[in-house]
Amino acid sequence: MTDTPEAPTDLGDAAPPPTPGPGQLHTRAPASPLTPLVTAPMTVDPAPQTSGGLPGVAVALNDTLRKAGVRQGLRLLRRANQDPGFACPGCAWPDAAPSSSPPRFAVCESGTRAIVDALGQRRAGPQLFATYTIPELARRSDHWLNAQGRLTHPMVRRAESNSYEPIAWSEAIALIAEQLRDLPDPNRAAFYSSARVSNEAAFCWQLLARELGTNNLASSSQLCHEASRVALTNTLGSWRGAVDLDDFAAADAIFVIGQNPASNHPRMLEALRAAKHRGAKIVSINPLREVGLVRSRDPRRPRDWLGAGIEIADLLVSVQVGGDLALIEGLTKAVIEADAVDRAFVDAHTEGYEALASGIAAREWDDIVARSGVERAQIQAAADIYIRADNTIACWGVGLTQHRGGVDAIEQLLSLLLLRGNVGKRGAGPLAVLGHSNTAGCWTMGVTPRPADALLAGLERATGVTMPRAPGLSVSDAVAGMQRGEIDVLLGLGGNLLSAGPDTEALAAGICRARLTVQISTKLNRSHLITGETALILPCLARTEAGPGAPQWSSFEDATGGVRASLGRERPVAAGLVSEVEILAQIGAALSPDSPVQWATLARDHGRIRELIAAALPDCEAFATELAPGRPLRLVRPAHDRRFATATASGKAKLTIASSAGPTPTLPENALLLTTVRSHDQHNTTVYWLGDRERGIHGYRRLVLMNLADMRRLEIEPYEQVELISHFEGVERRAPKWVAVPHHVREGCVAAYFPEANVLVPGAAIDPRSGTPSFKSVVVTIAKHT
Ligand SMILES: Nc1nc2c(c(=O)[nH]1)N[C@H]1C(S)=C(S)[C@@H](COP(=O)(O)OP(=O)(O)OC[C@H]3O[C@@H](n4cnc5c(=O)[nH]c(N)nc54)[C@H](O)[C@@H]3O)O[C@H]1N2
Ligand SMILES: Nc1nc2c(c(=O)[nH]1)N[C@H]1C(S)=C(S)[C@@H](COP(=O)(O)OP(=O)(O)OC[C@H]3O[C@@H](n4cnc5c(=O)[nH]c(N)nc54)[C@H](O)[C@@H]3O)O[C@H]1N2
Ligand SMILES: [Mo]
Repeated sequence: MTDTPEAPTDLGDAAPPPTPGPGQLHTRAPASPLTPLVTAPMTVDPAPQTSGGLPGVAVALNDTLRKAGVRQGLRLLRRANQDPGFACPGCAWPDAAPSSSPPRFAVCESGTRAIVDALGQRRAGPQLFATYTIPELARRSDHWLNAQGRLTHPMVRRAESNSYEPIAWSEAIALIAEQLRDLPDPNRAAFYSSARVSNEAAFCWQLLARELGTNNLASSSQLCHEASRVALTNTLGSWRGAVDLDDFAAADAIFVIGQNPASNHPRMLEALRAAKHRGAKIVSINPLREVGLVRSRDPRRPRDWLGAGIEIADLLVSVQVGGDLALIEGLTKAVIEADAVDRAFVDAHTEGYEALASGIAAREWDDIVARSGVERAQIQAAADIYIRADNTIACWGVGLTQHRGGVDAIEQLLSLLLLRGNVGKRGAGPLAVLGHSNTAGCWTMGVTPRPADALLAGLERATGVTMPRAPGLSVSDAVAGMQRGEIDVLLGLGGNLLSAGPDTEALAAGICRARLTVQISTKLNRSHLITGETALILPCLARTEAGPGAPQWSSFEDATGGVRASLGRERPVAAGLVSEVEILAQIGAALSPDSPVQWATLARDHGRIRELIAAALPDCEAFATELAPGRPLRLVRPAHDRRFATATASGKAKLTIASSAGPTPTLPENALLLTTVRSHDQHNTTVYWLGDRERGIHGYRRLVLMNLADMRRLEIEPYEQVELISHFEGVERRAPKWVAVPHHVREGCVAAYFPEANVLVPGAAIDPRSGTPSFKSVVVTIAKHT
């Protein structure tokens, strides 16, 4: 390993640690009701040298004690991710390896915060809505909105009113059914769901839409890992995870691409720490130097709470924002040039090698270096780690998917794995590290605007309902349709489309054209405040709570194909709250009283829903027969068993090369590439706390993280207030009042937090193959405030 740099000294041109600089910021009016500013003192510490450990434990305990108290808190933490118990709402990381059971406390800081955020003393009940008008609420920050507590009553905003008022459940349901029934065309309704909802709710949701007559099933997964699904299906024939935790225990090398597990999948770091202890090599590919991938401390081992922790990455590859495809092409070229292709595997299990090899031969190294922003020696160092490993896992997050070329980059990564036989063997394979806790389950349940014929046929057979054949609208299509005034009713199941989607101003204008918007939610968010002519908020139970009637469990699928039951047992925060399933069943019954689905019987019998799932969906028979609390399932994972049912029906996996390296966009002078990321202290659009502990930032979020060299070149002082201007197809989008903070970001790239930065993301900048918005490469320039 002579030419592999010592770990982890190679930080590319990442900035030196920022100097501490406190400052009092922003006392002026909001930038806009869509992204209000926050007045707060901000401090920036030198970036932490290690992640996790005592600070993480302290925050988790503090949140738990404040919001749940000792008894309820301990009970919840003991039951989280246990089976029997409930599935943590934090992320889709699996609870345990197939060969073992979860540890006694199987929850992390991030999961704990997500669980207890649904508790607490405060309630966003009728009193709150009587106190504030909707425009007044819209001027508050996301942090403030979430801090108002749980929604407790169905509320309506009637046409012409600027406030919410209580409405009876029966009236709310009747209003929805009437508006849906009155549509001239069912395709004028759009269904948006967040991939956090259970299998049972997701199944009812798609059935409701399809019985109405539309496939308009937009989902947060289309803002997230749709590119992974498309690429995995094209290349391997199945999107379902080919890797599980047993593989992590046997890998020699693990590539972590476009992911920040210390904040977003903290339990993944357990697998990485264990791999590291065994001597596996870890490579992080990321334009930011994420401290959790540099050093990490185990929060579950008190003797690890303080101190330096363990080194994680052997190599940090500081790729340019959006440069991953070129980098992976470079790795592929290095593998082929080193004659390190596993020809026996390639011949037996793949097709397309010749085209890949000749395509890669035609790529020039200079071009690869320019497009990836990574020096050839560093590409070679990463390739050497890959070539020397017998078994390699490649995992990726939304740093790889949220680009106009997201599918191309993932396909190239899958081809790279296939070239050395790293699919379908122990210790190796691809893993899309899914975000929302039931992203995979929502796919399995058929929440997709482009259903396969087989799915629709199965649904028809099992339910007796005729299914619509015309393809429906994904998120990006629905957003465009709303702007053209083609959507009359927008229904939301969980989530926060207004803040999660791109191009906030345009999206808001589109939503406001709807006649009715409906949000089934647990907490107040901006999608309740930017609405159609009439708006409904329907509150529901959180996953930890038990509804009225006989106990009902739900199920969730993790990122590795494991399905487990989840039973809430806590007393609901307010009387009268019911589950998502019950709300959907009531809408279904009101809309189609004579439906063969017999919606009313589903309301409090999840077992019947699972029977429908088993009868309708491919490979889901065991939902009705085997799945139960304490009895998890493992769904069929063809790629894990080297069965590649790709579209060519050859039984072989498909090696590919992107059709062209893509045009290099002409950038305005002094342009930078903006990527939008999560802080440590948020869960998507839910902001727990103003700051980003793992990046040393406290008290403020409207920040643009920059390399010091770029600051000097552009003559921007650390902590200066700036304006961000994005450029796309001749249109500028401007967002005022950001604070420039020096950080370990690659030169030429900047980062800002989602959702504040979404006003800058052009709605039409989407990956043509998956529809994913380009949240992670936005061309911007920075102007000084005059
Ligand atoms: N605590 C917490 N947990 C969460 C969430 C949360 O918000 N909070 N969200 C959940 C959800 S829905 C999801 S999808 C996941 C998201 O989890 P992640 O996939 O980790 O999401 P991000 O923080 O958006 O970005 C990931 C990383 O991509 C890097 N990146 C940005 N641009 C590029 C690029 O061009 N190339 C490469 N290689 N890297 C790039 C960023 O620097 C960042 O480190 O987490 C889930 N878990
Ligand atoms: N710029 C930029 N934009 C992004 C991203 C990015 O990286 N950059 N990431 C994208 C990604 S990966 C995703 S997944 C999306 C997230 O998009 P969404 O899933 O739409 O957003 P969330 O913030 O997770 O939704 C939060 C709301 O969900 C509701 N909720 C919470 N728990 C429950 C529950 O149990 N039931 C119900 N019914 N409601 C509940 C609460 O009301 C809460 O306010 O955002 C995307 N947007
Ligand atoms: Mo996500």
